[in-house]
Amino acid sequence: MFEVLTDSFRSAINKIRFSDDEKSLKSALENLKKALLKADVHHKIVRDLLRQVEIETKAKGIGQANFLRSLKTHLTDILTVPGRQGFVFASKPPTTVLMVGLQGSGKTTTTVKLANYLKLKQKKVLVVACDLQRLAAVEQLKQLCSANEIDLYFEDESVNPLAIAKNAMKKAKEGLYDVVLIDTAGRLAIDTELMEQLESIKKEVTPDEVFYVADSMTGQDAVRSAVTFHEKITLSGVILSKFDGDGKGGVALGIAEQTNVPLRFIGVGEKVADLEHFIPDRIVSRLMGEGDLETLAEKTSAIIDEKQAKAMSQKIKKGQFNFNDFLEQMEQMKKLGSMKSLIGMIPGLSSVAGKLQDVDMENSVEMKRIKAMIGSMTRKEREDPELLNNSRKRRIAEGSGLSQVEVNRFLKQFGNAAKMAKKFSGKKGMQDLQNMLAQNKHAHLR
Ligand SMILES: Nc1nc2c(ncn2[C@@H]2O[C@H](COP(=O)(O)OP(=O)(O)O)[C@@H](O)[C@H]2O)c(=O)[nH]1
Ligand SMILES: [Mg+2]
Repeated sequence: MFEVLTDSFRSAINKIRFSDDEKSLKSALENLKKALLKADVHHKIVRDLLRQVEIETKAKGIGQANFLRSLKTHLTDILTVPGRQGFVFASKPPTTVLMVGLQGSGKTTTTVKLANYLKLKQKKVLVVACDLQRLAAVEQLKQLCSANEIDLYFEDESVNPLAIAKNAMKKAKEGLYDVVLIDTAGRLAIDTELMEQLESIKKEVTPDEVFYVADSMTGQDAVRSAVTFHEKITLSGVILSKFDGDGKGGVALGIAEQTNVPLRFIGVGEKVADLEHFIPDRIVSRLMGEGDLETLAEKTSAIIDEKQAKAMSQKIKKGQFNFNDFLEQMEQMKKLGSMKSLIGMIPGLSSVAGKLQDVDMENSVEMKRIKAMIGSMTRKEREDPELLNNSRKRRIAEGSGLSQVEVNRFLKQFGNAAKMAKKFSGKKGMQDLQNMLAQNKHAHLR
């Protein structure tokens, strides 16, 4: 997302690395200005920001550290809108959220991501299909919800979103749901009919929150339509979708500055797990190419159970890592979301992440083959790779529809990987990494 900005920031910052005088500050500011405008940040925001950074850097003494600190503070200030952060539960359930935005902005995907996020918090969530505009919209929700075991309220025959919303609320109350997420129709552009429909749904369900989903890739257009939606139906939060894309960073600053509605979450990929809290100073760190270890530590610690991780590393050390463990590890990886977004949080690697194609490990041909192979093994074989002699290998090849050469290759790779893991498991490097993550986690919990 912020790659354009991050790269240009670095070049602006480097301008004052060697010669700490007024001339180098001027040229750094000039570079910064170009970077911000290129990233589609509104010119008024740019002007104010530059002025503040200049005054402050001069007052504190021209130098890279002061320049950076000042830039960071002011960017964080712009992104910090007073109000709610993350997901806030109403005092009386169900907490009702209306999801609004233009067509294609990511409403439906984000609705399912939020539902999944709340489900992981042990909440009972009902998603409501109120988009009757697009033919395939209800079908899309049915698939997403069933794949992620999320309850969905829909009416196949109805053409009236208002009635659906009403009936859904009744069901939510009877079913003692904690949260109701209402996915609505979008248009390509704002029109009166759409706004009236949203207004009437809003009146009917009196939601606790109205979340506007903004497509980060659409720059100033997203800012403008956020402003209009806010004028017409009053938003209480903004979610920036497609934050992983190569859109321009200006959209976050623009929406925060021009609507004064707090940014609550960001979508960082197409998978359900790709949703993160919007935390201004962390976003700024990422923006400046410094990574975001806190979010990474939280993500991993929420998914990876410490006890389980220990047990796994014991197994690796003893050379007992088997096929069941392998499948389990793959499941864990899946829950972490996209690789690209994870790598971007590691300091120094954000520019690398931008250049990566996201690997869809789970759906890769290779992974499907491996799953088929493991699927053709008996329980005993999965627990003990040593059992696999030639006749068993032949059977597995037949069962998984693969050649024996392929089965052999996988088994060899698996054996090598297990050996490597065993070799490294005692090494200090792993310990350091674990300590670092643990420290970060505790720092955050304080
Ligand atoms: N890369 C990426 N794609 C996203 C994200 N959110 C949504 N999308 C994609 O954007 C497209 C439109 O999303 P959808 O939820 O159907 O939009 P809606 O019309 O507003 O409901 C789909 O192809 C999604 O997979 C995101 O955070 N990152
Ligand atoms: Mg939709």
